[in-house]
Amino acid sequence: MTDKPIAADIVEKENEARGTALLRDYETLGERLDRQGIAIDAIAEKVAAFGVAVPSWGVGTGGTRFARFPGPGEPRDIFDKIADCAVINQLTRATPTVSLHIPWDKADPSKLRATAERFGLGFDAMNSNTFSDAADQDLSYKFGSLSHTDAATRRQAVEHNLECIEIGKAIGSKALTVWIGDGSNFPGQSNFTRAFERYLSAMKEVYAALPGDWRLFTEHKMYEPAFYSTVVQDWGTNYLIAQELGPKAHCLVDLGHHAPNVNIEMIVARLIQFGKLGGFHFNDSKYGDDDLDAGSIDPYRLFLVFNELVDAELRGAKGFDPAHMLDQSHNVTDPIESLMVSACEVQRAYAQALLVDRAALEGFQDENDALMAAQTLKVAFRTDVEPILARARLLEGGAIDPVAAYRASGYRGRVAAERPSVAGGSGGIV
Ligand SMILES: [Mn+2]
Repeated sequence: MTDKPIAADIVEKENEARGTALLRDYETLGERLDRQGIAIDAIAEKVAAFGVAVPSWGVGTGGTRFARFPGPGEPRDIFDKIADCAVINQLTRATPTVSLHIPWDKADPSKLRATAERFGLGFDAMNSNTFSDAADQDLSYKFGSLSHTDAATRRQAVEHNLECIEIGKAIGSKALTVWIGDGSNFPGQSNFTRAFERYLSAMKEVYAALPGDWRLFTEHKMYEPAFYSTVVQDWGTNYLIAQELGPKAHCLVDLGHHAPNVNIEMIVARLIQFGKLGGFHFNDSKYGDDDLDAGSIDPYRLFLVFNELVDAELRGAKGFDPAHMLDQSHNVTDPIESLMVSACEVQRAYAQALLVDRAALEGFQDENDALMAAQTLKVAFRTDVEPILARARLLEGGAIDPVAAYRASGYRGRVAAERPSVAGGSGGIV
């Protein structure tokens, strides 16, 4: 029996109020999909089995480089964060794992593991941090970390990643995600080739320490904090890294880490084709690395990414096993609500992509019928799959309407009374 942060009778009461309408909506949609030769229960089963990890740093209020406006009842430490993550998973049943960030979440590994297990949660990829200076570190990362010109600073960054692996081993994680902020602000400041050589050399040491059943995810990002050049700036460089390091190395795609209007779904297809797609950091953006809620700005792009993922899943693409994680910054919403809605949006894109008539699409592509090919995708995207998502949640013991159940529970008010407000603090959104 796992601990539930929200009382079961509140969830039941909320579900009872919505159960009859949901069943009718589900049956109506089921009839419609049946006419298209799609079994709705099979889609619901796949959605129920689909999980996306929650980043520990996502449950605190984020911030920008201008300011951070803390919300009530913010988690004081990693154990409060795990409790908040448990709320998200209890109501959505879509987020069975938490992704930790070291050093922010550093704590006794056995206590971390016990706390997660108490709530029925597991741990996803470990995230290292060499983009800011920890209070107790000897050398600064102001001018870089794994690609720093100074060998001792590179050594310190390597050692930090090795420590992340050790902590991860103790808590049952199976992957390390590495994102560095290394780069330059001025032309001439950094030698592109030498910096990348230093990075690769340092990462080879990290790679060598990976347990046999682990994967290494490297994350590219076009700019910020460096504004002229960034060492791991795009998917091409990321692919080169994964190739250089070896079979356990894969590329992680953060949806916000590209130039505006870049065809991300095509990058995804390329990485799948060559067996190097490691996984995702889901979020949405309007201008840059905005870290807005997944699907909040451009749900069609999220759908098109999932169209590639479902295509690969259904044809059994070799080595296809992407990790799914949210990576967002919540500045004006309750982070728990944003993360619940975002997890459901990711599931929605997956469900919609499962509805694409792939045989018809392939036919239209072969016949060069551009209009009907585009319409085939649109038919799936336009389908309101909410009854499927809600039904999947309900069958797994979650809430038909997670936000309504959460608000009815008064959880935020309760933890606000227990947790004194935190001023400032790290944003730390990568
Ligand atoms: Mn990210």
